[in-house]
Amino acid sequence: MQLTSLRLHRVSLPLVTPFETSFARQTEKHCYLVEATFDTESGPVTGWGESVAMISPLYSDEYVDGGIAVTRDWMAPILFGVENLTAETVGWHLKPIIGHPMAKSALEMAVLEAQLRMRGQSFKEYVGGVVDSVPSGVSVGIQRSIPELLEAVGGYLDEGYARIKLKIKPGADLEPVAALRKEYGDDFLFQVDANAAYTLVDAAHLKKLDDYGLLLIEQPLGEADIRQHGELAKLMSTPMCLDESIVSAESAADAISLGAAAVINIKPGRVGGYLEAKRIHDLASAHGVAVWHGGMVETGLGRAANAALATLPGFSLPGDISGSKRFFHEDITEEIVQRDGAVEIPRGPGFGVTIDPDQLEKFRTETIDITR
Ligand code: OSB
Ligand code: MG
Repeated sequence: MQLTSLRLHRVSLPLVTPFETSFARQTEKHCYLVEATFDTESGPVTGWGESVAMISPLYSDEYVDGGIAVTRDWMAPILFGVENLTAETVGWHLKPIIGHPMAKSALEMAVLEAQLRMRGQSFKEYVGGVVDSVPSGVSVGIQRSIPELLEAVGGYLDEGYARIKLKIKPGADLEPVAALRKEYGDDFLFQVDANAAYTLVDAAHLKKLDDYGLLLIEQPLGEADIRQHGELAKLMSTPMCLDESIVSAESAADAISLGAAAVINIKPGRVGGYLEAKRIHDLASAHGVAVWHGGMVETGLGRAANAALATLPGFSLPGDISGSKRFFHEDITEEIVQRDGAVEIPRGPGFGVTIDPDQLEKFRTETIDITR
């Protein structure tokens, strides 16, 4: 395959309700999609990718404008120069560019989609997935009051979600966790995510979360604090899970060696693509470390790809793979449906979903054409 053109579509989709984490309050999903067109032996083929970079560099150092710039100015010229581009070599070709895993992942996704569509193969089949549906968990933002929190979580439990993840931050942690256990009992699957909002000084406070039977605590400390997570893990009985700190298979290996990760949240965008994500899955499985599939409020495209990757056997905990309706009234692809606590994997070649041109037009705010 020879890459002939790249078109980046910047889109902005309103969220059903604001999504608040320890670092931001999000009212819309703002991202860009990659439409990559190739010359192949069987004619022109197109593949789609999605960048999970957020509008501001508050989750990681990446952000939408930076991703578009580095793609246009640095990554596209490299890929245009490759005669036989394959999904398996995108990461290698882009390795000289330091960082920017989310921008790399979006490009690799588009190449992979085109390659799979050309072969008529689904991503699930390609990656070696073993099930047709995956358990669906929901990530619940920080709420303005305890009654609002109880109502929001009650709604998700009624909808059948298999697991609740609650965002926490200093000042909004023990009280909401206790309130949810009191209202909905000890049996529902429940975990928390701090998005790096604490330091090791908070260890004694965080240890109080051990009383609530949580599945895990996700990323309490900073991105660079792998060793410190290992220290905290020794002080708490709640299993330690890393998100932000795992930026590659190498960092996953470090985290496992340092006892910093009993569990790993796998997000392909954060680690440079679905193929690196698969390597982390394999590494974790070999070490007996549980993994689950994270989410970045993806549109139907990324949501479908995530669900397909999560069919690998090491994904032993429910992921942040909710139905499209959890975030969006309207999406740019077919709806991903959550039913009885699970999401079905779209069938069909590539990621199994199609970008609806009218919906894309409706939510697009900018188009960036990049040519050879
Ligand atoms: O930390 O997992 C996170 C969303 C944006 C950035 C970071 C995170 C999240 C979520 C949402 O928790 C997960 C989802 O897409 O359902
Ligand atoms: Mg997280």
